[in-house]
Amino acid sequence: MNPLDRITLTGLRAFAHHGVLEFERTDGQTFVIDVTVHLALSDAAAGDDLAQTVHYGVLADQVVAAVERDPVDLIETVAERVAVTVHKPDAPIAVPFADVSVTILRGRLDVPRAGEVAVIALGSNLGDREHTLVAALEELDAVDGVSVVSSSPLIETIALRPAGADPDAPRYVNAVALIRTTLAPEQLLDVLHAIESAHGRERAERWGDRTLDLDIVSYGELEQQTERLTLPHPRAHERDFVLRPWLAVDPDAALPGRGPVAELLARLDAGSPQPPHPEHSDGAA
Ligand code: A4P
Ligand code: MG
Repeated sequence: MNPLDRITLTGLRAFAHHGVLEFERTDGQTFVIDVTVHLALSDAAAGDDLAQTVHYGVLADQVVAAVERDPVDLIETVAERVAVTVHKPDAPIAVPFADVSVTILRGRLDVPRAGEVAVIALGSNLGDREHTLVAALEELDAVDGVSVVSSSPLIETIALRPAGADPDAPRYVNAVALIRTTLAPEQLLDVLHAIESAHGRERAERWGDRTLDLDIVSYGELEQQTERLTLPHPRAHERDFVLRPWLAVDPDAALPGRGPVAELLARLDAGSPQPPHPEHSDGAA
């Protein structure tokens, strides 16, 4: 199947009572849904046969019905129901915001078994952050030799600068994706840099604001340190905005040389220092 074959419906509107707050449950609010269905369009195009594709009117009705059914606390749960992006433009959040959204890519059936599993961290704190991350995932999936297996919810995080957390800087949206790839690690890094450039990434200052950052958190069990690429990523083990979404997408995740992600995150939450890596000194690269 060509991974680019898809039907996308954007901006479907549903009115529902999802949310953790009392008034969200009683008053309800608007949810905006984007849905992408990956499918083999070539057969339907060749035969001009509606039955071989997905009738998008029917799809739209089903998606809206799924979103409007019994109220739940989290839009993550709603997204799970329909495997789509759900936006909550009127979310009751105290700080100014444009939208909050969550994307769940369902476990896929068409992912090849060949190649290595790699973990990619995505971050953006400039522009249309959610849109950029979702687009980057689609572009990554479209690369020959790369398949996105699953992706975490998008989370909003406070910018970490060299001097520490900076609540005044534009906030990040972060996510983690699991991919399967037949590319070598450096080839994968080149692909990530090309996608970053296509989204207008500029490198001015260290840990400066960026439209898109794509890092390789880990590549199989590989541990290496070259001029261009350190694996696993040398700071992943101390970053909430990497470990939390990674754990959400893979509860059994482990960082090579560091141990289970659940334990690394628990130590971070407790404010305890991470143990040093047994073989190389920390903080390099
Ligand atoms: N490089 C080496 N190892 C890797 C790897 N595993 N994955 C080299 C990706 N790149 C790797 O990265 C600099 C160089 O690192 C690359 O050219 C590559 O050869 P970059 O993407 O050009 O610049 P950067 O991302 O600013 O550098 P750095 O130091 O890797 O930044 P970090 O550690 O990724 O931190 N706050 C929040 N809330 N959320 C964020 O996502 N991200 C950063 C960037 C800072 N603060 C943040 C976030
Ligand atoms: Mg980076």
